Amino acid sequence: MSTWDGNASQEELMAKDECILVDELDNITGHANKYQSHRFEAGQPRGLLHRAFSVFLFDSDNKLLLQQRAASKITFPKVWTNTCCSHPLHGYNPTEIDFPADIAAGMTPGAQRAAVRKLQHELGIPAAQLPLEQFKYLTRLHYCPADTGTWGPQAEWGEHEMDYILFVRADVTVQPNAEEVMDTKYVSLGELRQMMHPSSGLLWSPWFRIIAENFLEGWWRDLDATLTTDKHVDTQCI
Ligand code: DMA
Ligand code: MN
Repeated sequence: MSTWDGNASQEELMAKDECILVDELDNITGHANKYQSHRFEAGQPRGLLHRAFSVFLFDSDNKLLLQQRAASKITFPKVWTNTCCSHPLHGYNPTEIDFPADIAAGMTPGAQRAAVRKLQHELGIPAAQLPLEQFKYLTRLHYCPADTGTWGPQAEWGEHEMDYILFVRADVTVQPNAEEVMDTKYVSLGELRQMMHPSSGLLWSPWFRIIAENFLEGWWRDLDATLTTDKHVDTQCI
């Protein structure tokens, strides 16, 4: 028995969404549904490595939009994190799959399409407010955090991802979907530092922590260049 208090739609997405499986160099090796990809269990203690994306959306004051994941999320419920995270999926037309030649040129139209789809689904942001070419691909990160705290031994989950980092600056209307998001907040870098101080008592996603502690500040302080030049783009290293 799990202690999950979620709802059927999260379970349906677990069965329906087909993640794109890759090797450690981001070569596509197949696909598997979200449930299979995110199970950490005997035979696959690190789940199945799959593609993901993480959007960091800034407004015209250069404030970053954060979300707190809904209690009904199966993986990493209730934690604070960046604007929107999910997976480019297998089986979409137009495709959400990115190909090596495009990635080498810093072009990730598949991840960008998936980002627009999920910004609309999770945060109610109309696609018309998010032109694809406004998204700036920066780099890929490979990580594998388990979500052990939330569940008993019967159901263990985690993320094992090849995560495409996308920055975008746009003034948007936000109408969160309560099944996905329980709160949102625009923050400056200073406000984020305060929110992430241990004394705040807030919980953070492991991938956001990795990004915030290693990369975010440099990209954010240099936001105009980050968004409009290739100064902070890395198409090679993972
Ligand atoms: C998965 O996000 C992607 C990353 C980068 C952690 P998620 O669990 O929010 O995906 P979904 O919204 O599809 O459940
Ligand atoms: Mn995932």
